[in-house]
Formats: sequence, C-alpha cells, structure tokens
Amino acid sequence: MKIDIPVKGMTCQHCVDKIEKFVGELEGVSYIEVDLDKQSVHVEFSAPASAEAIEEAILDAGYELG
Ligand SMILES: [Cu+2]
Repeated sequence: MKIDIPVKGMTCQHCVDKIEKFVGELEGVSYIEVDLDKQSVHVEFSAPASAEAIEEAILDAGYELG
C-alpha cells in the first residue's frame, strides 16, 4: 500500500532523519520519502504495518499530523 501523510513541523534534514528512523522501524515499511516543501511523508508498506501505526510513529517522533 502507498500513503501520503501531511505532517506539520518538519524543517530540515534532522527532521527527515528522525521521521525515517521512527517510521522505518515499523515492520512492513519498505519505502519512505519525506517532502519538506509539501510537508508530506510518502510511505510504502505492507502488513503488519498499517496507516495507523505509521501515523503513530510520526507522532512518537514529535511531529503533528497536518
Ligand atoms: Cu529539522
């Protein structure tokens, strides 16, 4: 599955690294691309990962959903 999640507060490469770390730790996530200009995170995944788990990981990283 592929989703694009609007995320607030990402400003720099540090934010990109942090999002990639937290979301990348989820089993089933195969690809992450953070777009700072669009304030959006593109994720490709399969089970057991879920959209809810990915959103939770973004919140855990310290960012807000847009
Ligand atoms: Cu940053």
